[in-house]
Amino acid sequence: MKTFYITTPIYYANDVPHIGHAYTTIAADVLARWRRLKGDRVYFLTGTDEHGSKIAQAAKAAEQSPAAYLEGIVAKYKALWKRLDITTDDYIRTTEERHKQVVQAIFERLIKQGDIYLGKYEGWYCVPDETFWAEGEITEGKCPTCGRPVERITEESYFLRLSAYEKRLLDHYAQNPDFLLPRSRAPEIIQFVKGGLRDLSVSRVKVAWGIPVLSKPEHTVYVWIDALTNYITALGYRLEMSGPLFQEFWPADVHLVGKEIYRFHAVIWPVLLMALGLPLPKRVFAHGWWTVEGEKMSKSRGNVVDPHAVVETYGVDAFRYFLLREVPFGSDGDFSLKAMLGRYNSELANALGNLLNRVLTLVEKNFDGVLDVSAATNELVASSSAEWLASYDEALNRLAFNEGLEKVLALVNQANKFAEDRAPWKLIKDDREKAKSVLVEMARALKLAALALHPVMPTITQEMWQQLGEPVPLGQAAPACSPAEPSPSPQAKRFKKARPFSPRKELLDGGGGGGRGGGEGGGAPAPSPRNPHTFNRRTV
Ligand code: ME8
Repeated sequence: MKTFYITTPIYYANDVPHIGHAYTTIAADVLARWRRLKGDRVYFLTGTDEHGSKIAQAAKAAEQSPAAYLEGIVAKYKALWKRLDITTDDYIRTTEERHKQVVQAIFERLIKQGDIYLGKYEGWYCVPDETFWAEGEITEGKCPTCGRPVERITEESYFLRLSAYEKRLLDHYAQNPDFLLPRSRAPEIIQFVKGGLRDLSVSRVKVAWGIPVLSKPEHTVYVWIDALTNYITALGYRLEMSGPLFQEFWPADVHLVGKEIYRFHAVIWPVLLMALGLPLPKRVFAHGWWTVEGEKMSKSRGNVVDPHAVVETYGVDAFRYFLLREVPFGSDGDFSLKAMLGRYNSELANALGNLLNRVLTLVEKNFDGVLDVSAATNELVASSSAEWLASYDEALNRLAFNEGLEKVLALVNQANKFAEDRAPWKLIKDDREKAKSVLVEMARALKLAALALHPVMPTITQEMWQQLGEPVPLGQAAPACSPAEPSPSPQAKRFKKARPFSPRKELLDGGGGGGRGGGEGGGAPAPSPRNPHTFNRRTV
């Protein structure tokens, strides 16, 4: 059985999560769910980064101890992941013993073997970002990332001997073209390494809220060694004898990160692993950043988008869909409710909802809700289901979520066009068999769409699946959903009445205009506003 280990960054627990954090975690969840559907053994990790001066400062500002403050933030992260239907297998906190002890042991080992040595750090330090900057990197005493003033610092520090690993890193990049993804971002890393690596300061004497270095406890481990090692400590890595999860799942298949922490994952992390004699992750993928209505998201601008608020209006599934559909994974994107509303109405309510509603209503009205789907002619989707799903799978393997979703949308649009051309609601009067075969094709397209969309929109696709007469829950039909063996069993299916998806009906009721022609009739009750899983057309 194939294994698949996927991680998100561990997020700083100095503030509540926003849509940026939701984005990475949803993307990881989609891949994890897709692999599970295919029958792979999956391990999906997220967590929080809980040391450093930023956290201590935030706790102080909240007039709480760091431990109490962290409890509150972690509870918020966990509640959001629950709300967003995130299916992680573990949640690592860097303040946990299972992490701290291993970080300490790793640090000692690296001191012993000479990869970490004691020196003097002198330079600029941005306290809020916990980042050291070289002379040439700052302008007018300001941090190049956040623009806030930097402080001059001179102190004893341990250093990680990055400089000794330049050649090995470059060789690894050259021999493993999938390590740095998307490929368009690889040159910036390669150039950076070719430019010469400086050894990295990896301990602080000024930051008390951190993991003490065992052999020199006045030093605490500087944030990146602490943070990056979470990917192995969570699996039970030990210097002497690692646990079974580590044996099974390391190396990671993909670390998902935002572009601003790519370098740490593409340079420091591989060096640490090389120093420990461990295999490197297969892929490190840096996605782009979301702005909000053209502006960088920040507390000071007051434009931080709370995922709970979006979900309240649009539902979890639509939110997940939008984030992955709107921009290619890897590019930057701009979040606006207007853009979300546009996708929601045109792609979910009109395209997908309309297709489902048409099939369910016509089958109910003309065939007493039962359709024999064994007689598919493949007129609508020429390729076999397996071929179609294999090409969707290929897009997801490249993390090209938007390409995969475009493919599904193209299928749905094609099916709606097919329905309009063949007009089964008219055909039914003269040629029942022909009308039926049109409906079978439409139902087949819907089933493919439900399968493909399931990792992205777990709830609505499950409902679609059941409405299309499939009794076994999508998730449990796992091996049958692999691209090799995808077809739902070809028997007569008892379809359910068109209920949750009724965008057209609501449009007519609401008199909002924009409805599509067709004349296939409605009959579905008005959707309940309390059901967040319906894609009823909305206005702001
Ligand atoms: O960097 N657009 O934590 P962090 C897209 N603790 N993604 C965004 C985003 C945005 N506007 N804002 C945040 C840290 N993210 C470290 C990581 S890992 C060993 C340590 C996402 O709380 C994106 O994944 O600042 C980004 O890399 C991460 O949140 C940064 O989270």
